[in-house]
Amino acid sequence: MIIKSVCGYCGVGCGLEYDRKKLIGDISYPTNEGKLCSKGISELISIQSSTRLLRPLYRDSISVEYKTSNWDEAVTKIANKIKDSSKEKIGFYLSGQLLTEDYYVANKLGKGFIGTNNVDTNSRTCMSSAVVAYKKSIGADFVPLRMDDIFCSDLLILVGANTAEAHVVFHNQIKKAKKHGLKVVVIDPRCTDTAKSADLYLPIKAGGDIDFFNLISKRLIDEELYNKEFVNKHVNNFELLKNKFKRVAVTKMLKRTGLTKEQFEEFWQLYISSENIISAWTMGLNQSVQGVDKNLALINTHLLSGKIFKKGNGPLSLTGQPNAMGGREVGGLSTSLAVHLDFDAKSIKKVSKFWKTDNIDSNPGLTATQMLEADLDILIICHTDPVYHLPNRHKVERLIKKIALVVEINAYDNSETSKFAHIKLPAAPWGEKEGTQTNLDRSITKQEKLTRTSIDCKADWEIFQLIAKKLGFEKEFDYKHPKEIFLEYQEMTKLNKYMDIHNADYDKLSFKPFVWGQDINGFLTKDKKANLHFVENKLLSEKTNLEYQFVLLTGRTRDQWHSGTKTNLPQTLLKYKELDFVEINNEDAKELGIRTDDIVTVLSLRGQITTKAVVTNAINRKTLFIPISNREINYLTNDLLDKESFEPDYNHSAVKIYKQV
Ligand SMILES: Nc1nc2c(c(=O)[nH]1)N[C@H]1C(S)=C(S)[C@@H](COP(=O)(O)OP(=O)(O)OC[C@H]3O[C@@H](n4cnc5c(=O)[nH]c(N)nc54)[C@H](O)[C@@H]3O)O[C@H]1N2
Ligand SMILES: Nc1nc2c(c(=O)[nH]1)N[C@H]1C(S)=C(S)[C@@H](COP(=O)(O)OP(=O)(O)OC[C@H]3O[C@@H](n4cnc5c(=O)[nH]c(N)nc54)[C@H](O)[C@@H]3O)O[C@H]1N2
Ligand code: SF4
Ligand SMILES: [Mo]
Repeated sequence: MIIKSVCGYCGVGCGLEYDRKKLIGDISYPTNEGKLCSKGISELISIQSSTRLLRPLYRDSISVEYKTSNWDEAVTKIANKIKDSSKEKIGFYLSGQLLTEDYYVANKLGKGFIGTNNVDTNSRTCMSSAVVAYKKSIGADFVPLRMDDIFCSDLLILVGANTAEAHVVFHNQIKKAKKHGLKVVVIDPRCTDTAKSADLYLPIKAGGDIDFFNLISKRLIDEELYNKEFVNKHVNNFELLKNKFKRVAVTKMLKRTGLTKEQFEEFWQLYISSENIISAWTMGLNQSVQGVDKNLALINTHLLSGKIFKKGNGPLSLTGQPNAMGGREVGGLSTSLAVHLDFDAKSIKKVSKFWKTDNIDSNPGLTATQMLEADLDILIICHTDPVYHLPNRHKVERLIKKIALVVEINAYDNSETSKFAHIKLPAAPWGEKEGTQTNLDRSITKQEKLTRTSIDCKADWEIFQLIAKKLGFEKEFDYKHPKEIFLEYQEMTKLNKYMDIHNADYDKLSFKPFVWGQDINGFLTKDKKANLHFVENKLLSEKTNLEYQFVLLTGRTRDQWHSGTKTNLPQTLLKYKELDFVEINNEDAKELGIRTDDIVTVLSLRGQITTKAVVTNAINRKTLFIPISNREINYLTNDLLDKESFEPDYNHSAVKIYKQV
């Protein structure tokens, strides 16, 4: 019998078929038409890894070894600590890789019953800038187009996104659309594999994106090429923006992009001659101290040109994790309550009534990037590895050691956070459980259980339910099956007018995904108009100087998934691409006497990494790139945050590099 399921890695969400022996791509699935990348194909192998966490473990202090515990003992310890702590000292650190049902139960327990809004997710380090910008500009955290819009578009602008490595199967679709006439522009300080297949590559200087998009907006206005009718009818703040742009210094802006006048002109001709335009972005925009502003500068261009809510057009944020979208829909960010409702009195009333609780606090909670600084008593970390992924790791390690009880829920034994936890609970990974996820363009699908659950492992929602029951919430958390949770969640989405998720059919999701929001074709603000925002490049990132002359960029490699607990396995042949290297420009390398394969040290004010040099002309001068498959990456990165999204500035740390002798 063939079981249809979905890949649990990236936001593309490819359909799979499993026939008890092997896993292949689902030819009938619209997103991938049978194609899979190396990660999708290897999902089964990772279940069998010897590095799985298979028993609850406990230790009194992180200076001693873990001892085998059991579920009741471990959960009792957690519940007791929660009871003894004031609610602002309790934190839930979740993940965009959790299933919707897991997210729902954790969010309901934290915000609804324990009464702490300190429930946040690693999506804070990933998507939060896009969330804030969508809300500010179009009125809701809503992606207003789909991936297959590229087949009716003329121009795709990929900015700060390396689809060839990070959204591999979507990249294949882009190549296919190119054969039908789509032109592709890639804007990135590195000439990535994505850039190599583009029609035009613009080697922007790291951090120059606001200037780039402002140059487009200014020209649209100055040359009266903006869509007057659309702007008059559907957009606020046009006059304000126009006046502000009168005073900006164009030459300075262009200089900050690092592009020549000719390069911009070539782009401009392509831009104004294209009827349908999509701008897609990922971490090159989001992970910035001005991540929200970078997003807004991009979205402004679509509002001015009216290229939005029209087939083949729009601002397309490419979500990274498989269910970061589902998490946002449930309410997994500490800055929102549930089902895209915030902490206003009306929303709290609605949600309280739905959950039958009066414990909801009205203040937004701590973000994932704030939790460690908050002197917590207990931190429950699930399906993510903050010690690995948060910036400025030496500081992170110092802070996490101060938390009295660190609980890690993980399916694998070898995370970096594991070194700092007191209790470890074994989760059932992909393939051993079922549940739903929403991919990057609102397609809700279902992961199916393909194999039996390892004896002492539990689905993540079950683990949160055990904690809830131990705290006395038996009645409110009495789910026997993830379907019951999904049905309750669906009912809850009715609290939000524009969410039509209640129309999905759980039992059909794995072979017929449900795309929510398909009837939404206008802005979701109160006055139904979009908002333009004037934003400027304030140069807030860490500055390079005579000693630390290089800007460090960090990012993905094709065959690895973040820290590599699932992909960097001895028994897989996944090491197709190098995992541990630093890219440096030819000229810079020459000046420093560095050659490919030399062992080099990269230092910032915060820490250092020793790795292998790759000398290349595919990276801008005075710019280095280290992939995040190097688990030590965040010893180097700075911990500046965007002031609205609280997302880290991972792509702009000042560093120096020297050759080991
Ligand atoms: N193979 C693989 N795929 C993945 C993941 C993985 O771990 N491995 N992770 C998933 C996740 S969670 C995410 S969030 C996505 C991320 O997907 P991407 O964001 O596409 O991946 P990154 O490698 O982080 O690429 C960001 C790109 O931005 C560029 N960049 C850096 N600074 C700037 C800047 O200032 N301006 C511009 N214009 N560009 C800049 C970098 O050079 C890099 O090429 O990938 C998802 N897919
Ligand atoms: N310097 C730098 N830092 C970054 C980034 C960057 O670009 N540069 N990117 C940021 C971004 S966008 C992201 S999304 C984060 C990603 O950072 P993390 O989320 O920390 O990375 P992962 O390695 O994917 O961690 C997932 C964890 O879940 C565990 N796991 C696997 N399956 C299951 C399961 O079914 N249940 C449970 N409970 N656990 C399971 C895995 O073993 C692993 O430890 O990193 C962020 N940090
Ligand atoms: S592109 Fe993404 S969803 Fe598709 S197989 Fe690869 S990792 Fe899985
Ligand atoms: Mo991410």
